Amino acid sequence: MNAVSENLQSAENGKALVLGMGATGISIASWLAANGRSGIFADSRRQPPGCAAIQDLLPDAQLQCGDLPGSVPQDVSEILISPGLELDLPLLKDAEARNIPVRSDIDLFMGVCEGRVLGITGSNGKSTVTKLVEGMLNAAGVTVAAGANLGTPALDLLATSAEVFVLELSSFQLERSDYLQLHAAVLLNVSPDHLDHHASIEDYAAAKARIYKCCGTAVVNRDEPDMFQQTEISEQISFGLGLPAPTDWGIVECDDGQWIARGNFLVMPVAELQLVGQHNLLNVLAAFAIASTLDVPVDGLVTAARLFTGLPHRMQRVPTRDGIVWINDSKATNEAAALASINSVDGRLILIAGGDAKGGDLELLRTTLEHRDVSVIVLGKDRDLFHTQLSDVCKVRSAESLEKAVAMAAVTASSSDTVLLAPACSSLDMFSGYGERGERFCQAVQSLSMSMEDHS
Ligand code: UMA
Ligand code: ADP
Repeated sequence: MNAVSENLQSAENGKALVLGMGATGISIASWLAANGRSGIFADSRRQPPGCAAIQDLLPDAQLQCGDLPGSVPQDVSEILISPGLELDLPLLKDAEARNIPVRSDIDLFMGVCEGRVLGITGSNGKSTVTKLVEGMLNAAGVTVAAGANLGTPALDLLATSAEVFVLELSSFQLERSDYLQLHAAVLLNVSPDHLDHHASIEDYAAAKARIYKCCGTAVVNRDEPDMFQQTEISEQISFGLGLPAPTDWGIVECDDGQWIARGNFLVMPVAELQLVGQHNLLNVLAAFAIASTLDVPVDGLVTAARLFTGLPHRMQRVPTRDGIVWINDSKATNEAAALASINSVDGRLILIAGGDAKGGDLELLRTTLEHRDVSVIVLGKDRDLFHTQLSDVCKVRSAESLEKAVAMAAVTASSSDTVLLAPACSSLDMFSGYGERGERFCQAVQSLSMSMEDHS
């Protein structure tokens, strides 16, 4: 039993009320079943995705779909909550008033995990860094499992016999986690996102900074100086694009080009990376910095960095023979992410954007596009916001569907122009997720390009 589990055990005698019947809810059901417990499951959605799976795992469980209880049922001793549920639910107020603990799946994970855990958060770059760190540690001979916000719920990772767990943690997970115990943690960057959930950017940043609450080494981004103030952990290493101090990570200019370096030790040439863009260089530096806290041979880390081509739907070139550079960056689900990809692309740009801006104001997009040769095609719920913000700095047109946006872009683009899908918005108003949006974009580009070849 670890120190965290002693704290967590106190409420295990009564029933658990589990909020949310998605992937997290299913993982909690499986964990309860493995511990010989059952619970009450509730979800405000009429048909939550995990209903059948939870019933299979816990035939005795009581399931309530379509609304959440207004107060905590009498026999409940703890609430186990999925990420992203509204903060001001009456049920949660009742729990607070009655001193009933509210825990995340990450807390439960921490209570039983025996391995070392690395935590990764930030507004953008989390998944890229998490997968890269997983690859680096694998290549360095460490048994590793990666998950949480990345996709596989943290509790499900315990089925592996990993020595090291790499958790991608969202602000939704961090705001609910009180028992983090991380070997090392990194907050990559903070820019506005999820402002339809967090009351303010300050609250959002504070949720992110919780990652440093209990960690052995705080890995900090020295190019975002505010982040230095977000941790009081004395053991710190930093990463950034400038020259590094002795134990920090950064970039050194040499006669043969830029090198990734730790202090004055040259680690690898930047030119050997396959990832593109300054933002990805920062991601690689962050990955080196956090992976190196485990004292593993640097050769393995370098091999993985060299081989890593990035994740689907992040700055992926769609192969065509029309001379136009088509790029799928569907995962640019907020303004800062879209800016990073726009800034990675030179020359004339046709930007396909739009969806649900999640309360963002697109002010920075406006100031960036003002200085570019760009035409914007927008779709989705918040397309009027794009028109309002951008119409006087560039040409903005609406499209009814992604396929129509691609067709409009093909007519507008000349050879060697770039058409970039970087929506600056989440996709859920029109698609099942950023994955479907990205796939639909690639399909539309390829079928258009094939039909143009047929006609030529
Ligand atoms: N919801 C309700 N009522 C409920 C339960 C959920 O309205 O009773 C809504 C809430 O807005 C909630 C959302 O549905 O945030 C998703 O809940 P869910 O239970 O379906 O979620 P899970 O399937 O458990 O997925 C969650 C993460 N989702 C969110 O945080 C929204 C997944 O991250 C994560 O991979 C998974 O746990 C395993 O850890 C996804 C995500 O979009 C990828 N994350 C956001 C992001 O990356 O920006 C934070
Ligand atoms: P997350 O998991 O935080 O959403 P991803 O690694 O999936 O991050 O990248 C999502 C998008 O964010 C990318 O498609 C890219 O547009 C942008 N991005 C990635 N890394 C960074 C970074 N370090 N800074 C700013 N934007 C980034």
